[in-house]
Amino acid sequence: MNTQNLSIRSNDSQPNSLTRRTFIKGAVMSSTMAGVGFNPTQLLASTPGGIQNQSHVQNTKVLSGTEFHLDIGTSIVNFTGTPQLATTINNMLPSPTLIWREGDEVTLHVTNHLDEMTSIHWHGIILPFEMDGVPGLTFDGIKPGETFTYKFKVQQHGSYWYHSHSGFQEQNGMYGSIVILPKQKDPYHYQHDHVIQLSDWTDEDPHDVVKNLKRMPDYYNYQQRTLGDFFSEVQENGFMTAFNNRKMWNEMSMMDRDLSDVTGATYTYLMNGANPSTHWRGVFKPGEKVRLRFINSSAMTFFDIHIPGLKMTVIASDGNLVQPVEVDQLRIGVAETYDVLVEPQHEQAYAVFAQALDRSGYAIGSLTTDANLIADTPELDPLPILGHSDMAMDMSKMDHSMPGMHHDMHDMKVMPSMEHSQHQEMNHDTPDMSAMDHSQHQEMNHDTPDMSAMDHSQHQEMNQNTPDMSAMDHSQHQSMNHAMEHDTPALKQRLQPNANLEVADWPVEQAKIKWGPHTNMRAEDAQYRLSDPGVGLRNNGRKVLTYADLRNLYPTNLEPKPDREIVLNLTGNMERYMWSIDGVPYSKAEPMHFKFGERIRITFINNTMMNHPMHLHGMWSDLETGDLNYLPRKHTIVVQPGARISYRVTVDAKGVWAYHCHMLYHMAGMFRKVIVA
Ligand SMILES: [Cu+2]
Repeated sequence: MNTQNLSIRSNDSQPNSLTRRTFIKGAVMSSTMAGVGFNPTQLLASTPGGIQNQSHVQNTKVLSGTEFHLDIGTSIVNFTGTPQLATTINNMLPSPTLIWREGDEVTLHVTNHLDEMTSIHWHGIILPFEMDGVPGLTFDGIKPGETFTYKFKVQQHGSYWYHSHSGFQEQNGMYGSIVILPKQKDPYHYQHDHVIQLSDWTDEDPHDVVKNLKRMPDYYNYQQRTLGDFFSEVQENGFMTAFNNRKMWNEMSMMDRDLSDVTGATYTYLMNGANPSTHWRGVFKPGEKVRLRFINSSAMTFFDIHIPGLKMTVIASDGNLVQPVEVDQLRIGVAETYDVLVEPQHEQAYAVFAQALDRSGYAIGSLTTDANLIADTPELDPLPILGHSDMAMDMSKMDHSMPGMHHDMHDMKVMPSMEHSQHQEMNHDTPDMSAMDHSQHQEMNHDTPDMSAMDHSQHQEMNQNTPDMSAMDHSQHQSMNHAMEHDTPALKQRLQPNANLEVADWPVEQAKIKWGPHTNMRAEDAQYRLSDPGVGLRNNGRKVLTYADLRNLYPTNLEPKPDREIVLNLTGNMERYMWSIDGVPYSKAEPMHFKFGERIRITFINNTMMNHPMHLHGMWSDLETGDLNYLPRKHTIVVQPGARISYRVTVDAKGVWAYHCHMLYHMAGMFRKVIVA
């Protein structure tokens, strides 16, 4: 194996799968070697120019009060064995933790010591738009040598964060956390309170990362299937299924292991700025309560967090208190925050384990009774494989939308992997569908009253209980949903995430999607999947948090009926690594206009295979999770691959706001300017 490939992989020829396989080993090796402070890539790396004159990064400090001085510059960091320059604030990575108090007016003097423009955006903070820190939209940005003073009243409490909104400075280390203490007494008691800020670090220049993705969208995906995988799949599922699965994904130019654009192949995952070898630790005494404020400050990484041996009680989402829900694991999207309480009982070290969604690496720290004692590293969960649900593929429509798709693809006869047990559980009244062809199937749906009355939640439930989310069980189920559209009550339910919500009778605005070079994927049958924990977390034996679990702690008392609904389609062309909304990238898009005082329902439909954490600046996104009286208020809402999701926005902040996907490398296209007047 030649580990040199790792640092010289930017050559132009596309490596064959064998070479790719070699890369995997190299990648694994470098991340494990990082644990002992040695990285094979180091042998080839040269010291970045000018690094000698830089100071080394310091430990993150906590700053509190009402007046803050933040100095943006560069510092030397070393996460992989190779010294690199990071973009830092007050010479820290993460940037200082800011403690504010609800009701205070805070003043923040931000000085730019870089030789390029910079900015700070206060993520999730409700403030006047001029203080929001988006260059070109809400202010001019902070020029080199300049100081910009932010000043605003703090109107909320909870866990938030801040980061650069300029270029790729965020990827390069410019992010910190914000803890806002409540004016009222906190309803919870705990002895320890820790921010757990997760991030992804790369030694590469982020501009090069983007170039690599543009040239080869699967550049960092070393986990694609090999011929060996194919043969084991054949053994498991039979040749036709394996073959058709493969063929279909290939034809759609997607890969069922294409889970993340940027992976552990280049990323080192950090917890509070510590890599797995430097290992963050928080000390407790048995029986004490600990509050953990998880903040995902990654550029591109979703994390699945669990603490083996401990239950986590989720008490807040995106800063706002929710009704407590006890879970074993939670997925945190880019830019989201979750607060949990844990109560470790034993004299030991517990691993706080945050696996990257694609299992290409992890961030880890320990809750420990002894600072010298760290937990063993848990095993990574199995590599998730995307199912057809993740692309909302209605296989009955496939031959129309996907040229070259073969009819036998959706012929139910060639789906031997279909799970009979669950399938029977689902259709009590239907005969065995495994032998049924598609036409019969449609017909049956029309004629079976019980099926059309089947409620959506049941479907969701079934999703959850399905031990194998393989295409086959799902296609069935998609087709059924499709058939149910003919039925009015079922259709209404399809338009609502939950049967308890009233049926839409407000104006719905939806732009015509521009299908073209900016789009090469289309979700034919996007469903609400609030109770779906997502790919890789289904049926893993743990109670995993889903959006369906989130209910605001207090009644939200918000107008139940929106004035109008806006449907937005998230679109992309994976082949060319282009992202857009309604097929239109930001550069070609008109601003969106919201009317001050109106209440909007936003519905997103994700026509891509990636999760998109959508972030509306300046106003809350009240997520529809089932009870309109207890909508959880979020600032970032993850739209799962091939899914739809809806939320309400009270338009209560005049000005110009950014509205975008928080995946740093999706943002350029998947972005809208919102004007509130
Ligand atoms: Cu995105």
